[in-house]
Amino acid sequence: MTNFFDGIAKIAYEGADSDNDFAFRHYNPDEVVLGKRMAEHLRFAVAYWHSFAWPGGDPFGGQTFERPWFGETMDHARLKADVAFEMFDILGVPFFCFHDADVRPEGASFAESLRNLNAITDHFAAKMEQSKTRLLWGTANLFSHRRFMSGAATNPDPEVFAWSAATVKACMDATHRLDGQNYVLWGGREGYETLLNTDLSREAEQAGRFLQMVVDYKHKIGFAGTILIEPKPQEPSKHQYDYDVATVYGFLKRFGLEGEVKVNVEQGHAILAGHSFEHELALAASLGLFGSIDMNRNDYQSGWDTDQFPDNVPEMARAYYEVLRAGGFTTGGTNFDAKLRRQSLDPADLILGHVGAMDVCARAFKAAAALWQDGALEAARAARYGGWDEPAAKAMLAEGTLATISARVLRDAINPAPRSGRQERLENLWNRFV
Ligand code: XLS
Ligand code: NI
Ligand code: NI
Repeated sequence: MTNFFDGIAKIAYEGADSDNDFAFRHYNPDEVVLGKRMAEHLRFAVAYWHSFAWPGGDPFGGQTFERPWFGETMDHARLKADVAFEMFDILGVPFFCFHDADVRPEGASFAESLRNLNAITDHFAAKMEQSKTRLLWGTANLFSHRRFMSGAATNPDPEVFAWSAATVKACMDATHRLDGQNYVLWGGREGYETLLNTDLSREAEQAGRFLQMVVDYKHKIGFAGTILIEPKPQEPSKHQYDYDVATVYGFLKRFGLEGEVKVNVEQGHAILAGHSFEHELALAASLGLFGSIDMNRNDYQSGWDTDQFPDNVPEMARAYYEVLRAGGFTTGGTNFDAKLRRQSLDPADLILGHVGAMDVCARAFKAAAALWQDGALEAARAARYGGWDEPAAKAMLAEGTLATISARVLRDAINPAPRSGRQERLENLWNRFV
């Protein structure tokens, strides 16, 4: 036991009337909703990087946090892991996620970094024997170190491509060893700063080939998890290739990988791309790509990825409604890819950020589940398309041509009568549940 969270007990569900800061008001992991425990619906995960590796910097100032595990030795890395697992236990979170660079010190060579990663993977494996927390996903940090400044798989230098491939292999091995449910690829530097020095066709070919290698390796080692791409339109690159769900779908189709890879949709990234979160989730589900979510919001005034804990129940309810429509999570979950504000220095802040986020999500989920169970929204949606159940409409879609349809319009004197979309009625329905 470390003493980092001294005085903070395991968080329990106390109900909506509790005035204890260190309690859940809405998240009761064992409460059964739609036939399943809440814990199994929501599948919460802590993001190792923001909670344990991020020093509290912003573009105008550096480190504000002082943590006993900040430092580049294996002892620091082990202490960090010990504190992390203590937090997982205090929160009762079923999952965590990590990048290689979050958990191990960077070595002087690739071989040394790999040894460090493998040693920490052993340490995690030992901790997981005592802990209930599992690995939601692992990933490689192919964006922080200066070697990745011009991209990883899409780098003009083949040696960076090679380094990146070797790094992803190491991270997939670690994820597999820890029985991770997914493996994520987020390409913060897979994009460009200026078209003046960029060959788009070449970079896409490199990215496609790289992803094929990832998929091949997954099958070679028998990794049963899902490969996920996390879309983001920009930041840190001026333009990122995995712009949004639709763009990722086009990329996967182009390289024939649409049956192999799904998406990890992040709320803040959806907003940066000019979409709503629910749009990205609904589209992912409709394209058969829905995988997992990163549940962190942006400040709507700042225009960048501020990675804040969610605090908006109605917004989250729209998201979880789409998750339910998609059939719920299978290997995916709700990862809090969120960090504290840089003034939130105390160990308690780390706990309370997550407690609040879990409560917001739980409350939103319960509202969405009640509406889903009620069925009125789905009935209204189905009724709106009811005309397509008519035999003539079905036949038109299946075998109609412009000529046969035109003949039918003339013969039957078809003259469609406009009908209300009933948006306000549905908004009122929605608000009865949220
Ligand atoms: C950055 C991304 C990143 C991924 C994992 O904006 O959200 O944190 O989730 O590499
Ligand atoms: Ni993310
Ligand atoms: Ni992000």
